[in-house]
Amino acid sequence: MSHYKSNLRDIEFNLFEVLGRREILGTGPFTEVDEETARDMLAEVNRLALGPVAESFTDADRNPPVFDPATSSVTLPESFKKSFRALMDAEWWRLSVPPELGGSVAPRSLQWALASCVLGANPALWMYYNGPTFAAILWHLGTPEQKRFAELAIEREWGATMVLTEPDAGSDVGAGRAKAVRQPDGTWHIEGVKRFITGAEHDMAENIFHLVLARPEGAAGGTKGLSMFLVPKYLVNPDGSLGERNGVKVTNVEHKMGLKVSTTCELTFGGDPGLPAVGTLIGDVHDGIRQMFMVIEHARMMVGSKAIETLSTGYLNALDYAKNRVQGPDLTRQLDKTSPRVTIIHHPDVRRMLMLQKAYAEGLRALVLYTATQQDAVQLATASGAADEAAAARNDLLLPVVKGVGSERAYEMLTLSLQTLGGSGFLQDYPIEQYIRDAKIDSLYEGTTGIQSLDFFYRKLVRDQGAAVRSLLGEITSFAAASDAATSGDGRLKAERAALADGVAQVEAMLNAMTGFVIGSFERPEEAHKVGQQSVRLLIAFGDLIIGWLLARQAEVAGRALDNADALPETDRDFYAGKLAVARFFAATVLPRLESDRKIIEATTNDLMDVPEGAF
Ligand code: ST9
Ligand code: FAD
Repeated sequence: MSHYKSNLRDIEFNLFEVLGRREILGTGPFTEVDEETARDMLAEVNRLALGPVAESFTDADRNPPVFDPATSSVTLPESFKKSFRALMDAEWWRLSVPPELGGSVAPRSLQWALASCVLGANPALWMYYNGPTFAAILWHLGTPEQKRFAELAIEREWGATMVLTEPDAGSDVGAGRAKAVRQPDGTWHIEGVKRFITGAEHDMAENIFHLVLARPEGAAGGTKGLSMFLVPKYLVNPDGSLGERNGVKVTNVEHKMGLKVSTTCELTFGGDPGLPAVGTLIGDVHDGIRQMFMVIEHARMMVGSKAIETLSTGYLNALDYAKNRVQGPDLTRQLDKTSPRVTIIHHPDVRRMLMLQKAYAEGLRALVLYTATQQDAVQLATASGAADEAAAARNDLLLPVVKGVGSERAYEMLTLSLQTLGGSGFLQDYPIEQYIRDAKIDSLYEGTTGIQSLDFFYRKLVRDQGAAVRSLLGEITSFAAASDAATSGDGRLKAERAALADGVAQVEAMLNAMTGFVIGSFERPEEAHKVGQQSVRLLIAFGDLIIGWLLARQAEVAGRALDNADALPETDRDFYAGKLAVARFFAATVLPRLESDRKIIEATTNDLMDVPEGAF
């Protein structure tokens, strides 16, 4: 049986009942994908995920890749290669490449919904699955020769990597020292050592191309002095055949806590005398960090989705266990030693854990798909030759929430999934311990949570003077102010709307306090330390508000459906009742905490910064 428990019903509910995707499917640039086709695609990817994709999840963890330093090669477990082949052969990757490269167009919301199934079933597979997406970006940015390379990469299913990190340049990418030296023939020789590079070596593709940030000799310091280079493992001859081995080699593969089958490599450029690492400048322009962020934006969305879908399967495994494990009497009959034993889902504390997991699993899924609808809007506008700047700004605002809040909450909630199983959760007989190990990386790579919070506050809020956040908070306020009577029921969501209105007020006050620190920092630079102390708190609090809103929107739709409950099958009645219950639970038990966050932020001092290091 598959470890992976998917939730197709919830995905479809989001897409078709809440987010109105029916309106855009089958029309405009998406004529080839109508609702029926979209549902068929989801069913098919779900089947693939539950079957061949999930099949190697455990085996590949227990039998991680083997690195041979003598040949700089890596052998992956056979089970994993089989899953990878099944995934590649299904050719869903065509959705992430343009028609000119043999791809087909579908809304991003559908693409991320499909991706989530794979990410939940076997997240490491996705780390080897980026060749076509990266090739599409290369094709978009590249010179005619690089466009040809990208076409070959897609045709021949080459692997790809993104290469930023160095031993002394992690969060601080601009500290990178890898050097690029221009050659008389117009190519570049890259020199230096990169570390922690995902998928830089494996035996599942005949070639691997690296998108590398390096600093041309004489270029400025910091991120703006970096350029992006295409550096393939094997050079490619003009006729498209593979040429000589390039001078870029994996010199170590890390041993990790989780996600073990995803190789994390030290990558040395030009380490062998006489064998340079030859690269070409992408697009023949020095614009590396901006170009790399086109990759990073996909990757941050992917990482958040990976964490969130792992939480979802963790929750559903825990739920299954809780419905079957019998232990202890009902609390109301605890003094009666003869009272019947009950399944643990009857215990209030187990219910608390389950409902909190459900809230974050479904609330965060809603966040991913809602964010993806902003990407749909950008796609639609682009197809009509226009720009949807508001949707692009909202997408930008939400990306650090998807990545930062998604990864932090998923990890935290997965510990509750494990807790639900008691001691059994700690065993390798169940998948949850692996989920936790595999998901921990999500708050670290693609920018740690600290970095996401600074991105969120300084880049996504301060920089546009709060325009994107104000418009989103305005929508939440309108939702909170609407009466249920106008939509369905009679005040069914009254308390939840009130909790949201209060939540908006709390977040606005947090933003005011934080903005005050920024303004203060113009005169007293140390005020910026107050921002840094509270930026993660703000990000997480903002995430909770958005989750509360999205869950309440879902509850509104569910409430309307339940107005005709008699006409519904029992599974639907339960599904919709669950939506009302989870929105209520979240509004009653999580949203009130925003008030304490607000008080803590408003009361920030710099005492923490005055503590001498020795006192820690
Ligand atoms: C890594 C890989 O960790 C992990 C796994 C990889 C697996 C493979 C990937 C999978 C791909 C998935 C594809 C899925 C496809 C499916 C499709 C389905 C639909 N937004 O603030 P400044 C730019 S890799 C946009 O001054 P500093 C911008 O150009 C390693 N652009 O920065 C800006 O210029 P300007 C990941 C942004 O102080 C310029 O940078 N490592 C953004 O110089 C400078 O900005 C990290 O992520 C943004 N949010 O440097 C590093 N931010 O301002 C984390 C910046 O003029 N560290 N730019 O526009 C950071 O992000 C730092 O904040 C820093 C700071 C390096 C940017
Ligand atoms: P550091 O930057 O040293 O951070 C340490 C701590 O300090 C963190 O808590 C961080 O939040 C905090 N911190 C650092 N700077 C600041 C600041 N300015 N303000 C507040 N807090 C700060 N990189 C690639 O280029 N390509 C890959 O494919 C890739 N894959 C990876 C796979 C794995 C398994 C791992 C572990 C890493 C991978 N990375 C990759 C690197 C990854 O992106 C970095 O590890 C990450 O960006 C953090 O850098 P660091 O590890 O050097 O931590």
